[in-house]
Amino acid sequence: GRGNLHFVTPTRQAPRFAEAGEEGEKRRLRLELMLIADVGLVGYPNAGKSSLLAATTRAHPKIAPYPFTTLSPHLGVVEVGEEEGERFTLADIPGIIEGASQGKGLGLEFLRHIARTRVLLYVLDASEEPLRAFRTLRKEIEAYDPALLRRPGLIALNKVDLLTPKEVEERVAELAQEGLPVLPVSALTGEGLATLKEALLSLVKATPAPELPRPAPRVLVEAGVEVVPLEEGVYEVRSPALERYLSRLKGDLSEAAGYLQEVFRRQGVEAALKAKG
Ligand SMILES: Nc1nc2c(ncn2[C@@H]2O[C@H](COP(=O)(O)OP(=O)(O)OP(=O)(O)O)[C@@H](O)[C@H]2O)c(=O)[nH]1
Ligand SMILES: [Mg+2]
Repeated sequence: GRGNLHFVTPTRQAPRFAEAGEEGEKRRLRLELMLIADVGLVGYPNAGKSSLLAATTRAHPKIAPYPFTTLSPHLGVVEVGEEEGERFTLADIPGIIEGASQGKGLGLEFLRHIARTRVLLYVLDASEEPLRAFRTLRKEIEAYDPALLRRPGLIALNKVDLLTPKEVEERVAELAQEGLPVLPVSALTGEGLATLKEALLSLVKATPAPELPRPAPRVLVEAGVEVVPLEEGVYEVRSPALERYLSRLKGDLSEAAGYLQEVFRRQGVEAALKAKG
């Protein structure tokens, strides 16, 4: 509330009234963590998502030759270009398996972390039926939120160091039919990573941040001023907003009369009284 100094006028040098603070509000909030990144990595467990994060950023995620190594999301910053480079953020999340939308594996709950990412990077293990993996991933993601399928994306065909160049070519060709650009990479040898970073950067730059439903602000209904005739020449003025304000005024209110007259006028009390005759 405003102290008495606020109510000083030339004729009222030491006001003996002031405002008290407003009633506080109490509420219970349930907060949900949602990482905000430019690119989200999605793929089967063990496809090499964390390896890609480690190979392209300074993050040090846990990497291991078994599924479900990553249990919670991680973020890293990818820098593209040597000096004065541009950058984007990359979010690594746990792997998705067939049936994840029915709760198999770690489920799909962590997909909410990529709800805000501009671009999805599908990471496929080139040595493990990548086309089948890709279709399963899309099916599971669709079950979580079909809008995620329309998010711009790229396919990183990872672990190409395990294949012959001819095999790589064949797999890239069959995956390209799915409608997304396919980039052969190896998180292990670093092959294709520079191209991948460039491609992701231009996709991030070309894509506006996805719209998310925002919680609607509570509509403030300012109750007006109601004038109720009580008897001849006597009226009761009802106004929740004004009553709330008056309850905050402390001190010698007889001295506040002039000030209050102005408040009443501005709140429309005078006009409402006049309207009632
Ligand atoms: N040969 C080869 N192995 C790789 C490559 N990338 C990752 N790996 C190996 O694949 C295994 C899994 O890698 P991670 O990065 O932990 O895989 P992930 O997708 O994060 O797995 P989850 O966290 O379980 O979902 C590790 O043993 C890596 O060393 C690659 O390009 N080539
Ligand atoms: Mg991982």
